[in-house]
Amino acid sequence: MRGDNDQLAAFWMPFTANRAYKANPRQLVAASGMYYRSGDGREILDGTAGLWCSNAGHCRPEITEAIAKAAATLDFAPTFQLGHPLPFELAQRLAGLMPEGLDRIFFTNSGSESVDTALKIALNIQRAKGQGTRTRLIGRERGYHGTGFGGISIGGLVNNRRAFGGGLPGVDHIRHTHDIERNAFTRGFPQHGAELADDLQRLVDLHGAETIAAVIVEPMAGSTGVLIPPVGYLQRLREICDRHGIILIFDEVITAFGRVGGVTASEAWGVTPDIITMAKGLTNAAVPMGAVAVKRELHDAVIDSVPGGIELFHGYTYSGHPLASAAGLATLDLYARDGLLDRANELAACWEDAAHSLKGRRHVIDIRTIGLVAGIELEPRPGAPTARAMELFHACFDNGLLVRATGDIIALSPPLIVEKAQIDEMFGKISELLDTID
Ligand code: PXG
Ligand code: PLP
Repeated sequence: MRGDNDQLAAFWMPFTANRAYKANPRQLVAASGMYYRSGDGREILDGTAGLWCSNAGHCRPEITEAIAKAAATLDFAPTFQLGHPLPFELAQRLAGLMPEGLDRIFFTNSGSESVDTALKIALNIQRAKGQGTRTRLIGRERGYHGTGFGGISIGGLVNNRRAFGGGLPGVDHIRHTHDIERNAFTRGFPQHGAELADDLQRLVDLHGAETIAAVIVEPMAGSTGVLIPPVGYLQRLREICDRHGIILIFDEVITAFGRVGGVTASEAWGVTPDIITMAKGLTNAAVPMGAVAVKRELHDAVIDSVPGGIELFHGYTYSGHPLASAAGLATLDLYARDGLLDRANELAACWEDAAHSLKGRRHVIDIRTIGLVAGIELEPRPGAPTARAMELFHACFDNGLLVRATGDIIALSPPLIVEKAQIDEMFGKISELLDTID
């Protein structure tokens, strides 16, 4: 046989220590509601909604049936120069859920593609408005915006950047907002750090506003360890963007669809960007899909700048794929029917209390919570940073709980259907297992 492979060798796993995993594989083979089933037949309580994405819980029949029906009716149809009904319907529905004014929707297949799309749309908007000198893109330290070349260029994680060359030209970064010294053990928005938004003004002064197209931030940085924006920070970024004609992009790949209450963090926290990127919860992750919502007048500027023919030279074979669109419609129905987008607000107090009950436990140097998200930061083991969180992640899995480890931080973000007893179980288990980690 060609390729001398054992069973696990061929799949080059993403963001994984492949050798370590393949020496000790932990597999998931089925899922339902709040639980995964492991390869060795155990129930695993899902503390992370998969990868922050299965917000309505797993294998919901309403969604799987919609996908099956779509697959049997129209497996694929192009959306280049042709169309089919489902993405139009989904776009209209999504437009009605976005903050006022952001009612033009572009479909992608992932968060990374949504980010690339948003950056390209921002450049195209500036050009269409006669602002073609605005080509710089600004990101933030510790930002995660996926793994396309656009996303890693404006992203702020050295490991995701260092092996991949120079990235997009003309990119710069504002400082991150993480500050345990001033903000440790915060419930909700940290008090200190709104002034860090002025770092954008510093870059305006350095580069000239007329060179800057857009700034992109996660309203709450999820992947890099649950970094919650300080009180007033996002408002201040909005003001600086308005003052200088800079397009503000919120990357809501994690925060959209109920994670912090409401449809988006923009809505929940009262700051409206010009562009929102989404993915993950849009289809409950049952079929890959992302989307970009754009302010109507900015969309119109691009459309109207072209006398005829194609306006935006961008798109994916699978933009608005029938299965994904069907999954999206069924997911939005389910969120509405079961009031899932309100769950983070309903459970916030219970969630916060349970998470902060870990204060004072071994290794724990910070706990931060907002909506249905918690970050538990551990003191790095001397000489072996990140080892503690990784060991805790494995211990949790082996004891029936899925958490995320990122650096020395444990992140929790359960499906929005989580019950109070399951919340207590999650933090109770973590508390016990902290004792088993050196
Ligand atoms: N933007 C943000 C804010 C994200 O969180 C992406 C873009 C990229 O999405 P795709 O679909 O291309 O992966 C993300 C993805 C984690 C984790 O463990 C987080 C993400 C992905 C995988 C793991 O925190 N976020
Ligand atoms: N590479 C080649 C050779 C292609 O023909 C295409 C699409 O037609 C792509 C990449 C892009 O694929 P997608 O549209 O799925 O992103």
